[in-house]
Amino acid sequence: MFIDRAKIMIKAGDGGNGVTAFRREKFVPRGGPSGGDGGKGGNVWIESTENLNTLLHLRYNPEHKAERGRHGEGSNRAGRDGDDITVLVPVGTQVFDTASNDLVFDFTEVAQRFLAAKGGKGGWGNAHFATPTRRAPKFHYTGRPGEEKELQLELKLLADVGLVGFPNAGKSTLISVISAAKPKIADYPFTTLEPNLGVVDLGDFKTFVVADIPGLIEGASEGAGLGDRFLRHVERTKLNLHLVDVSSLSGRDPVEDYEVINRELENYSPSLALRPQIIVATKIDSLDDPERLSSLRERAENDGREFIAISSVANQGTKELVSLVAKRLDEMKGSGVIDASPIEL
Ligand SMILES: Nc1nc2c(ncn2[C@@H]2O[C@H](COP(=O)(O)OP(=O)(O)OP(=O)(O)O)[C@@H](O)[C@H]2O)c(=O)[nH]1
Ligand SMILES: [Mg+2]
Repeated sequence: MFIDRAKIMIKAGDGGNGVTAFRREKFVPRGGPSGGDGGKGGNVWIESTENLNTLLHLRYNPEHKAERGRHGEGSNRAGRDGDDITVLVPVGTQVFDTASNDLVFDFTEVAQRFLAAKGGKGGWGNAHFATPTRRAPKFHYTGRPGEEKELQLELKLLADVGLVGFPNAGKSTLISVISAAKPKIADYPFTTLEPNLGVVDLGDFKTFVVADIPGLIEGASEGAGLGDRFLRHVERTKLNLHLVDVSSLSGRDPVEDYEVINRELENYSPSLALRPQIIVATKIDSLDDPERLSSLRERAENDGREFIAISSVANQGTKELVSLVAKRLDEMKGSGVIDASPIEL
């Protein structure tokens, strides 16, 4: 299970103080009490959004304070309320109060709002205390402090993008180049035995999450190699990158590899096979026969699939690939086309 964690400190605004004041009017010897109330402190809300999928933004920015209420003034003028603030989190975030370790909120859908810390009430000014028998109260209340809490946020990381392909296709190498994940990489098949998740940082706290899974081979759906059980980790991704080695290192034909993997995906789950797929030709730094690249490109295009050629080792095409994925994920957002609440690892 991959869990993203962030601890945040939140502080709602304090209430403004009330004030003691009296009217001073010409020809009115003893003006009445006129001290206004303090304003209410701003609240701290936490809200779920589909525009985030990690807690990275909060790790860089752990303190969140709402504005305090202004103090009351004479002439019965109340202080202005402090503005609320909202901390955004991805859907799937659970909020724990570190003081009690209690789960205080569980964000299960988009646009849920949770009042995490309440602003302090403003204090009453002396005008508030006037009664027929106490016509000149000479006191006011101070504002109440806003709530202050330390919260632990936890999110099960969900993969937006899956990497599929034969063993040795370069899946782990790619994730190590585009994210901070550092999986084991080696020139023998089935190096990856457990899925790895990597967070691709697009800047501006925009991210997407990639799952690197073990390689598939012909007959995986019948148990060959490591079988196909781990495909459940990419069952609910939004799109998959299908990596095909086009160098001659593989000793196989790229178009056949492409067909084999698609057959295995189809056997595992027809809906997985229909998931948008970007075909990624890998290891083009070692391309010895350009025909291997062009025939795969042609085949992908005939199947109506996008195609891109990269070398993770030489850093060719990887930036373009990341931008392309980011763009496609962005287009899918809110389109209603995908019912992806991606699966947890
Ligand atoms: N020349 C070249 N070699 C690469 C490139 N990317 C990966 N390799 C090599 O290919 C071999 C396999 O790479 P991995 O990233 O471990 O492949 P994988 O798809 O994760 O393999 P499994 O985990 O076994 O499924 C390693 O020896 C890598 O160094 C590349 O862009 N160019
Ligand atoms: Mg691997």
